[in-house]
This record gives sequence, C-alpha cells and structure tokens, in this order.
Amino acid sequence: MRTRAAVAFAAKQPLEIVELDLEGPRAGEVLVEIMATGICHTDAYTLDGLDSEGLFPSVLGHEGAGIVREVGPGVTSVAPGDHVIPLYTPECRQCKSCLSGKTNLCTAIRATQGKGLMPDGTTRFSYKGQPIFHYMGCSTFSNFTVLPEIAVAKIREDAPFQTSCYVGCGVTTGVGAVVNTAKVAVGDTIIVFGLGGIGLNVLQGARLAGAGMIVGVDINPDREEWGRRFGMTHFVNPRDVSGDLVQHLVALTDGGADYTFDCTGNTDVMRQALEACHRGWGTSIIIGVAEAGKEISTRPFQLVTGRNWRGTAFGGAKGRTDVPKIVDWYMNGKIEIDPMITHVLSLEDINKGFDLMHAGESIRSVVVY
Ligand code: NAD
Ligand code: AHE
Ligand code: ZN
Repeated sequence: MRTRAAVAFAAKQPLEIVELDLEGPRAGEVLVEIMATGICHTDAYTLDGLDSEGLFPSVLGHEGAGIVREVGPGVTSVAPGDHVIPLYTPECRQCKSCLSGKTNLCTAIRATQGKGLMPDGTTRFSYKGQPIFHYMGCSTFSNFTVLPEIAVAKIREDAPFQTSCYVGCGVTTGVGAVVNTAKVAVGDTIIVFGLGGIGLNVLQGARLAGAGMIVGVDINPDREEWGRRFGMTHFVNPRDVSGDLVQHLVALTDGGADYTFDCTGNTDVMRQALEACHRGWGTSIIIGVAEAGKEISTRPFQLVTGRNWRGTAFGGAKGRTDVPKIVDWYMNGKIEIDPMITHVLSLEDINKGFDLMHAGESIRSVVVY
C-alpha cells in the first residue's frame, strides 16, 4: 500500500512529506493507521544527528495512537478495529528481562529495533524502491505503520487519539518515573530539572503520589506558570540564582531532595541533579537523553555519602500492561493531558512542531492525520 509520511532523509534537514510504499504485516505483526502523534524532544535529538543510533533515511516519531487495520499470521492479542498505542519499549512477557519482574526493558526485539528494522531484519517502508528505516520500532510520522504485535498496547475506544497519543511517551515517562522508578512516597521532597513535555508529567506524577515540596528548575521563565499548574510548589530559574545552584537547592530543601529528576538531557544538569539530593539517601533519576559522546561525572564522594544515581526508560512502564491503565487514569481525571497539548498540526506542518519546541514555545505539538 501507499502511505503519507514525513521522512527524515538526512540529519539536520527538515522532514519531507512524501508518499511511501508500505508492505503489509508479516507473521506476528500488525498494520496500524496512526491517527495522531506527538513530537517528543527525542525525535528532535535524532533528527539533529545527536543519537548514536540515528539512521537516515527514516520515518521518525514514537508517540502515537491509532487503529489496527490488518494483522499478520499468528497475531492473537489484537484485531482489526482495536485502538492501540505503539510501544517503543515492547512487552513480550517471555524474555529474561520481562520474566525477571525487575525491569520494563524487554529485549525480545531491541537489537533489530536499534538498527531501524523489523524483527526479521527487513524494513516495511520504501521510497522509489529504496528502503527507508523504521525508528524506535514505531515510525509514527507515517499515516500507516507496521509494528510487532508485542509493541502495541490496546486501549479503550473512547480515549481521544489527539491526547492519548501522549501516553505513548511523555506522560508515561514522566508519571512512570515517579510512581514506578522512584516510587515517591507521601510527603517526599522532589526537584525536577526541565519543565517541558516530560518534566511537567513528572510534576503531575509527584502530585498524584502526594509529594510534599515539589521544586521545578528551568531556564525558561514561562515554565513557572506551567509548573504551578501541575503541582509545583517552588520554582527556581538558575539564571536568577546569584551563587551556586546546587547550594541554593540544598538550602531550599533542608539538606537536599529525596528524589531529583533530570528532564533536560544536559549532562551538567544531571550532575547538579545528583548533587542536589539529600546526603545519605537521596536518589537522582536520569530521564533526559544525552547527545552521543557525552558522559556524566561527579566526585565519587557524592555516592560514598549515600546519594544514588539511576535512570529510567519509558518511566519503567511495562507497555501492554501499564499503558491502558494510564489511559484510564487520564479518562478518569486522575492525570491531565489536554492543557499540555499546546499545538495541533497537520502532517504538512510537522516541521513547525520542531521549531516551536526549539523556541520553547510548545509543551507538546501533536500532528493529527
Ligand atoms: P522539552 O524540550 O519539552 O523540555 C526540555 C526543558 O528543559 C525545557 O523546558 C527547557 O527550557 C529545559 N532546560 C533546558 N536546559 C536547561 C537547563 N540547563 N536547566 C534547566 N532546564 C533546562 O523536552 P522533553 O520532550 O520534555 O524531553 C526532555 C528530555 O527527556 C529529552 O532529553 C528527551 O530526549 C528525554 N526523554 C527521555 C525519555 C526516557 O524514556 N528516558 C522519554 C522521553 C523523553
Ligand atoms: N538511541 C540512544 C538512546 C535513546 C534513548 O535512551 N531512548 C530512550 C527513550 S527516549 C523516548 O523519548 C529509551 O527507551 N532507551 C532505552 C532503549 O533501549 O533504547 C543512544 O544513546 O544510542
Ligand atoms: Zn519520547
């Protein structure tokens, strides 16, 4: 079949809207009509050539929602007509990682996914006879895409695509980092660095978990109002702090936070986040994705004296199990999504979404097909 898609032909170039050829689903795969997709900072990072796994030409996008249109041989867990969210972290329920009960990082198809291919080592997309790579196993910047069955979560049919697509990455990552990874307890003090599409969801996760002091840190002053809307109790703009930011935060939080979260992808900020943790027990959780070649550092004494450094992918969520529940939380009013969708665009205007993100003007831009 043919599908309209925004293709990343090369790094640092705007996406181009073209018609691609798309092969139908093979065994264990499903064809999904994507109805809406968010634009996450990770898409921008890959397009900017900062991802060590970045491949071109490819169809980016990993934050979608849509409808199953066709299933390949052997598919049993979904059927045509089902509403689904694509999962860049699949859940096979059979691999060592899934069976461990200790992680959401399913390994069933990770190797081929990182190479821009389907599990059988081939690509379903092509343009003028040339193969086009998949991205994060999702490629939601295409109106139709093919996914392994283990990489779709079936969701309720009354959830609007335009907002529930955000559960495919940002919402689950932010809220999940708080409830699954950190396991924030009632009354805990937290600091969130970076109040964008992910950080605001960390804030609302912290509110849901009953955190006490919820500090937001961002260099964009407009983010203060945004943060307060989602549960932030204190705002710090590093540019307004005259002395050392870490000392300022440690003083503000009576010795440091129980949990800090990096939602910037900046390795200097990651160090600040670790060092703003409380001596003896504070844990810093890295969510941000750093550019290829960057490394984190701190004095080992920071860890000797009881601070912990951790990371999280997709908020520690097991996609097929947890994503439908998070959509329920949204539909039942436990968490908010609608106000964070600041811009709704057509596929033709997708590059505007990247511009808005870089200008700090959007929280989430969503493309509706
Ligand atoms: P975003 O662009 O919407 O937000 C980033 C925010 O960080 C902005 O508000 C910006 O002003 C702020 N910021 C930038 N530099 C800062 C600094 N030095 N100090 C304080 N604040 C600063 O991006 P997003 O979509 O929220 O994504 C955030 C990060 O999370 C990205 O690195 C993205 O790749 C990553 N991410 C990781 C996962 C995961 O599973 N681990 C999932 C989604 C996104
Ligand atoms: N490909 C990069 C790493 C990118 C990365 O860390 N991705 C996150 C999700 S970001 C979503 O917006 C993730 O899930 N990581 C776990 C995984 O298995 O990819 C690199 O550094 O090579
Ligand atoms: Zn993302």
